[in-house]
Parts: sequence; C-alpha cells; structure tokens
Amino acid sequence: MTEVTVATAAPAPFTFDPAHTALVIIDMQRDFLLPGGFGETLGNDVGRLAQVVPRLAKLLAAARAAGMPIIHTREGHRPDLSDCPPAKLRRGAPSKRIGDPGAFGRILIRGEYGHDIIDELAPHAGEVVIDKPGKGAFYATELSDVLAAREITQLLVTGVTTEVCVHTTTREANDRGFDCLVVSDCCGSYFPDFHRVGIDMISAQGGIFGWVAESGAVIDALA
Ligand code: TIU
Repeated sequence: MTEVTVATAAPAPFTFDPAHTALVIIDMQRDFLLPGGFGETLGNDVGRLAQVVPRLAKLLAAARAAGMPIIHTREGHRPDLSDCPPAKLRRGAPSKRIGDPGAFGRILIRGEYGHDIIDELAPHAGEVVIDKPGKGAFYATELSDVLAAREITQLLVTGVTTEVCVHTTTREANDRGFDCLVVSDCCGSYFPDFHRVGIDMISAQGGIFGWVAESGAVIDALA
C-alpha cells in the first residue's frame, strides 16, 4: 500500500505508510479493565475504560486488513517480582498491591489470567506482544529492536491509560524519532478530565510530541 493521509488530524494532516507504521495497543489487560484487577486496587472505577473496546476492535480490524504491523503491550512483572522496583511495589493499599492475590490471579504478574489482554483484542499469531515492567513501552523491553528490524518509523498509539502508559510511551517514542498519531477515542482513562487534557497536550504547541485524530478518520484513510 502507498502512503495514506488522515486529513483531520491535529495539529496538521498525518501521512503514513501502513507497511512501516505500527498500530500500538497499550495495556488492554484484564487487570486494568475488569473489576478486581490492578486498576481497581488503585481506587479507580474500571467501568470507564470499557467504552474504548469496541472502537479499538474496529481500528484493529482495519489495521489488520491493511497489513499493518500490530504491537500489543502488557504491563506486568515476573512472579518473583525481581523486575519490580520497591518503590512501585509499595504503591497502593496494603494487600492490594502488585503480586497480591486478586480476582484474576496475582495482580499484574506475567502468566496470570488478569495480566493478559482482554478477549476482544486478543493478539493474532505473528503479532508482537511486548511485556513491559514500566509505564513506557521502551523501558527494559525489546520494542526499540522490534521497530528497527521492521523499519517502522511511525506509530498509531492506542490503549490505556491516556495520561499514564499512553503518554509515557508516546513521549518516549517521539524522543526516539518516531512520528506518533494518538487515536483519541481508542485511548481511555479512569479520569475523564485527564483523558481530555491528556489528549489536548499531545498536539498543542504545533504538535509538541505528536498528532491526534479519531479512529473513524484513520479507518477511512486505510479503506
Ligand atoms: N493507573 C493507571 O492509570 N495506569 C497504569 O497503571 N498503567 C497504564 O496506564 N497502563
């Protein structure tokens, strides 16, 4: 496929080559979306993230149909917690912290049911899954190597939560030289205001660390 353009992107049209642009889906894990998971242990209303799922499923289908590289990420830690900094381990209410038993197994631990991606967005064979111990998808992961090996230069960024893992990953990708289009209605936050302002921050100041568009415009561009 040749280059396509999302004309309504802010602050300016976003042109990308689907063969060299990855759809990055950040942390659409049961532990963030379902009651009993990490998100809820932090005191959040996890129901707020559900609205993202059908929109993201549609965008994922369009990206797969266009042959785009798909990259899923999962935030989590080894069962022995050796990759979890003590400062992160101490966060949150006692008995409801990373590694503690939750409704879907130990909270945010690799291999547990809650750590995995929700059924609606389950990775297909051949799609990349990056397991990350931090908020950003580059820290202590192979993401940089994966992108280089596939000659990926631009990213469509989606997932949860807007102001935490989506922001950290997008900011870092921008510093590493990737053009990032954040798909606003395919990102979600437990806090509506954080989502709104988090999205606005990205394309402000002439696109200080990225572009923003809605999924319908991206799907239309790929069709
Ligand atoms: N709590 C929260 O908003 N987010 C996280 O802990 N991780 C991600 O954003 N994935």
